[in-house]
Amino acid sequence: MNDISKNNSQNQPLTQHLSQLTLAELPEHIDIPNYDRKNLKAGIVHIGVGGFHRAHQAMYINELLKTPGSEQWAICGIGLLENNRGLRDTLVKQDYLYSLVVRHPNGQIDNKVIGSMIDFIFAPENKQTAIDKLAHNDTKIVSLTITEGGYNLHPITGDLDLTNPDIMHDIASPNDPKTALGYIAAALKVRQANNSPAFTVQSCDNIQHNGAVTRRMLLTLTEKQDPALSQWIEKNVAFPNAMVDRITPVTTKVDTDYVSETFGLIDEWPITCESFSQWVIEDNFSNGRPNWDLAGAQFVQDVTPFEKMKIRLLNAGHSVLGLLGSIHGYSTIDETVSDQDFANYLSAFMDLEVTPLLDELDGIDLVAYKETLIERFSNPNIKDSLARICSESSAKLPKFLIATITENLAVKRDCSLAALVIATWCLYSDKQVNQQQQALDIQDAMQEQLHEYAQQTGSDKLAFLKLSSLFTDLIDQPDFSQLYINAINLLYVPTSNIKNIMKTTLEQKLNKVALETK
Ligand code: CS2
Repeated sequence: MNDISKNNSQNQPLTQHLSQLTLAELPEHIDIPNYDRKNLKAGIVHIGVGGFHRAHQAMYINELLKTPGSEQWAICGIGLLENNRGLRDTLVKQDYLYSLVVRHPNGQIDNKVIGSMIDFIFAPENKQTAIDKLAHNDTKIVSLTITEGGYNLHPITGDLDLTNPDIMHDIASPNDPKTALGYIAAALKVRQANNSPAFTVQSCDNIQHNGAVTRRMLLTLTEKQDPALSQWIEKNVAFPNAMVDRITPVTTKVDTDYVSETFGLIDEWPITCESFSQWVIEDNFSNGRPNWDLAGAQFVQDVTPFEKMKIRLLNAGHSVLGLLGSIHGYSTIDETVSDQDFANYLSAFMDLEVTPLLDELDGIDLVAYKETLIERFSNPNIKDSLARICSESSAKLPKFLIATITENLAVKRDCSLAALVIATWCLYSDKQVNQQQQALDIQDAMQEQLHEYAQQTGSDKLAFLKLSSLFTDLIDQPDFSQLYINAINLLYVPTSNIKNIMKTTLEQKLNKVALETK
């Protein structure tokens, strides 16, 4: 598929959208849904139709639908966010079809149209329609990509954050939900009342034990709303844990232009992703499931070691490069990791501060896994922005990085490489510019609070760590706070240079390790 005959080489303005009707006009090298979409039924209702879902789960179903027998497993999307209105309009215009451009590290490109989504409900405008769809007996699985923050997990209690205004609203008004959990509870209430089988709730977010966490959050919510419903859920609903993986950058104009040129049709929201994809799922479903393994997913008894490996290496690795690279002035992951100083720092972080915490995994060679990560991050055809990686760090870092720090401290293992990353996050939140004095593009629900704490660092070096909803008791752990102060001292010199600081920190770390192993 390297040899792409451009369909729109004359650069004529395009007038036609990608749709069921125009599929036939696509150049032959494009992989289109060759199954009868009219016969499909939405056995899966998916909440949170972002780029990742469309590059991952929807792609697996698309592959599965190419062989007969899975027609009942198409997808109906649900958008809960006000900014999903535009997505709904686009998908309706395109008969829920969209293009997926898969970019390999060697430059090979696979161009696809994904046809597994057959409906989309914009919930803020159609609450009851969304609840009815979830409650419909054809819905066997409700899957979720609602981001790490969407679960409202309180980092200190480990339970549902009952002070969150939307959760408070959903407890007080169960028939008028705002959150994904609230919608699921309202739909399961209908199932319970009708004595119908429960659907499975399947999380596809980067949270360790994502199924168990979803279960705990939903049980706490329903316990407050209606204890009998909570007990029914406890007995009847399965929440499989899963590890999901595929790097999917934010769609840019470059991607849209590429699709216009190559497909010769307008697609208002194409998705570009890397060629690597992995999905490891616990085989625990309450109401049937597609044979995802036929499309490349893997069913296992216990996903714990897979998810820990992925979240603590890949996701944390992204955050390490994201924060350090942003402060330096880089803008994408591939650019950052191509700089040997950053690649060395990342490798040392993975080898010395994460690997000792990971369990042995049958059939997985950790050394090779880490090498593949560096290769994936280096893919020059995936322009994954550091702004995306650093977005919502307040929801990500507790799960990706702070958990690693806490576990290392518990066994008295040095975590100076991670400490520099947290200190860099402080500088990033405080100054909001990189070391070239250019403004950073920061997107974080807690941005104001992060800034408020970070900006006191000048007078109180530990001020940022006082944000206990993120850092729990790290401030009281001298083994950490001392490393953090050292890092702040280096970073807060007016002419400081992150690369030199990384080199110094790494050198000191390697010396410490050498002494320990003597
Ligand atoms: C990234 C993830 O959000 C992030 O910070 O690490 O989106 C990552 O790209 C995916 O989890 C890859 O599977």
